[in-house]
Amino acid sequence: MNDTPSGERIQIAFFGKRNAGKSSVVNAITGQNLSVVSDIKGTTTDPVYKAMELLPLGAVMIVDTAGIDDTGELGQLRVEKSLHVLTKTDIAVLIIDSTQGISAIDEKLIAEFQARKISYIIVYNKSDKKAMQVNSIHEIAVSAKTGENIQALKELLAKQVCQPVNPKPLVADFINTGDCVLLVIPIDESAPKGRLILPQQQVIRACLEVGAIPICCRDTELATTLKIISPKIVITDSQAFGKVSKIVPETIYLTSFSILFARYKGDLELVVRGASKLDNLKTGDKILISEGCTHHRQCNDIGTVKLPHWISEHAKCELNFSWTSGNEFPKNLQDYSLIIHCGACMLSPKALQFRQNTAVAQNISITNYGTAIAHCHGILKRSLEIFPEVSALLK
Ligand SMILES: Nc1nc2c(ncn2[C@@H]2O[C@H](COP(=O)(O)OP(=O)(O)O)[C@@H](O)[C@H]2O)c(=O)[nH]1
Ligand code: SF4
Ligand SMILES: [Mg+2]
Repeated sequence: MNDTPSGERIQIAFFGKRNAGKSSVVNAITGQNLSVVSDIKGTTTDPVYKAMELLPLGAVMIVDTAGIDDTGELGQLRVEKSLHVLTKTDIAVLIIDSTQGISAIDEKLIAEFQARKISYIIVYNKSDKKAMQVNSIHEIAVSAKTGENIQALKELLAKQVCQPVNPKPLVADFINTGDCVLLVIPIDESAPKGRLILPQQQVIRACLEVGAIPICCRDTELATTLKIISPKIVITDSQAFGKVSKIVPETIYLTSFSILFARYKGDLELVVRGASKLDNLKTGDKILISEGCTHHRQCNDIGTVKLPHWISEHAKCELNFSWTSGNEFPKNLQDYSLIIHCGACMLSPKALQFRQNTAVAQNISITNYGTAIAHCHGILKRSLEIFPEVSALLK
């Protein structure tokens, strides 16, 4: 975890027809043979991701996709996966084979970029074979083969303007310079060896950024710590919330890392409203538990064991759970009574918001791990005190 988290990176995705040279251009830009290049159409199947620095833009994630003109059943699936990348793309690059020129399929993609308000550039590749006249500052002719204009393309990319990856503050709107913030971080067998987890690191960093004073302790030392200092707010790991809420006096604000991230990345009100669905579940209802990554860096058995257990106890009935992880998220959510998403620490706000919007569009309740856990344990209201407009929803 020495790197900028993937969820904080600007996503630059490369699209275009098969054999236009997407993978070759991506490799030329990253300086690595990251994607397989071949003249066999359809070589790149699943999107390929590569984190890099592109100054002055900063930390970016380069995404190479499969051709958008693929055919057949499998090809169609690849096209869908490529188009799905659009839901989290900040800057799009359309690669065109200069010897073939721009096609109807390329124009459709451009219309899609425009409809989604994604800034984009058009790259005419294979300039060694045919030199193209470019007409706007959003176009460039390059050759992945000879390296011509690859540096200029990097510079052009770095100049693109896009929405900030995270438009919302994590803590800056309620924590001020000089405020003391106490972070409760249990160090048990589920904590990773030798480091803190991403949300904890990010909250500490965000506190430091505003000049606040973050202090950390384990749940076991919380009572002792509160004898020494008097923080403005205590931020705890969700799983220790019950225990922590008994120790922290009512005069001190208390919330969890999950609540802060639910607000930072997505729609806190939406997930708080979604949690009330937990009170209206009946036997046989289908619940989708969706995780944003496949390696479960910090989620261990929360999604697979603990959450289903807590929810079943809360709902007092037999429920039907299913799971998705990583990039997969069902298009059709109609069968589900409730979606419970993970904290999405590895996802960008754009990616999480796409999932939340998908649920909203289909009128399906959606909540998240931290909010659902707090609700099942009867402590949601307290954890929202710091955000009165959201806690008002619970009255
Ligand atoms: N002459 C020439 N060939 C290229 C260039 N870029 C890619 N190619 C070739 O075009 C074919 C398809 O390239 P690839 O990067 O796999 O295309 P993709 O399907 O869009 O990812 C390969 O045979 C590449 O060697 C270029 O700038 N000039
Ligand atoms: S499952 Fe979700 S919250 Fe857990 S590590 Fe992955 S992205 Fe983060
Ligand atoms: Mg390719």
